[in-house]
Amino acid sequence: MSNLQIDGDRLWRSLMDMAKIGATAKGGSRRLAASDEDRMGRDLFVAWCKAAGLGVTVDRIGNIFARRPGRDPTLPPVVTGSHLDTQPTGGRFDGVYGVLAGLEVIRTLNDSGLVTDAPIEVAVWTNEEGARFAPAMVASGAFAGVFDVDTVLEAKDVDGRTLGAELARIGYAGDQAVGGRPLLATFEAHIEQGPILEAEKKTIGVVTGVQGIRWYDVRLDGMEAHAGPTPMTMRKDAMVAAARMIAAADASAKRHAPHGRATCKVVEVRPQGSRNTIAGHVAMTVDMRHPDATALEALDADLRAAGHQVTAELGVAVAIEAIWTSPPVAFDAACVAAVREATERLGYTHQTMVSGAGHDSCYIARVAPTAMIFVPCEKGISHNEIENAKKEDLAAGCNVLLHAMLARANAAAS
Ligand code: HGY
Ligand code: MN
Ligand code: MN
Repeated sequence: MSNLQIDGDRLWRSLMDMAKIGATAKGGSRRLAASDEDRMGRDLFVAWCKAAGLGVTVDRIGNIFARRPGRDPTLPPVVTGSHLDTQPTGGRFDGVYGVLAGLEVIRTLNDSGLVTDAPIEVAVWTNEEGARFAPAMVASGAFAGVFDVDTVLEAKDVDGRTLGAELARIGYAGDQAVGGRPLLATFEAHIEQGPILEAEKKTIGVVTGVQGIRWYDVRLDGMEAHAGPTPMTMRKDAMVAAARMIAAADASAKRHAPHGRATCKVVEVRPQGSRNTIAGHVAMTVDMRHPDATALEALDADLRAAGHQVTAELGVAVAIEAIWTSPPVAFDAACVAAVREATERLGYTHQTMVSGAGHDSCYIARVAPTAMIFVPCEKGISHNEIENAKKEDLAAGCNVLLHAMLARANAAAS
């Protein structure tokens, strides 16, 4: 068992086959949650699982679980997996690598005839990205009991379609209850989506936790007026107010370097068009992150202080709504140790790190011992169609996943 190795070419082929679904002109992937492309990706994954002899179930929020029986059916499963949904201009590896690395673990076990004590499951978590339906990681959050399932199924996209109706439309509104069952341990393999491993020339990231994340909807209300006769001192320009808020959020994250993050995006300006009418209203999103909860509070305070200052100076009303908070996460020490031991035994270079990106494991860690495995991606670029990773790094991460899972699935035997 200790010499077992996955088939890196087969893993790469599966990744490239999945990348054909929702392929974009620039070589990326677009499979928005519960879209037709997401359905096609799910269908392909389910077909591969059934061909591998797995039992497949789907819960009410579309989470897919593909199960390989173990010697002892009374043991909870060791679970791996990630997400198949992508950003609107996403890459071929974000999320899908973790799902197909899990399938490759199964295929390798099938080839070897090895039966684990505990069952093994590969999961696909619905709507990890939060790009079409906010917030992110919502289905793994529901599995962990953080979100109410019926409330989440009512989440709407920009066209007013609900997650629940879209899951039903694509045939993934399952009948299984969401969560409420024990998992022995979980592991998620993922590209790092940042530059550290490549810069440090390390193959594996032993991930000990995830930084905290806060999402906000900010509304700025000023006064539409004529761009010509209205003196600068008499304006309530919502666009200038938004620019001040964006600069303040950026400065706050830089004051909390090196880990502070602030990203203002999805800006809607009204009235639309018309360059010679001053903006009366702006709506924008803000994403703030930090590994330390106190620092995240400070970023929050800076954003709110900037809102008060903009109102005082420009007369533009600012409403800041915190719509999502994912606190900093520390992964299970025994699972992290299993990843480190597998990595060392396999002889891969590695380093310990905290994830800058959110992942389904953030929530699953609340209900099961959990850890993550990172592999490098080219120049650390992700959430971009040019996202790329090396076949040999993806295979290395999958080998670590295999042996970390075996260590936990056969722990009863050792
Ligand atoms: O937002 C995140 O970090 C993740 O990609 N959903
Ligand atoms: Mn991801
Ligand atoms: Mn992502």
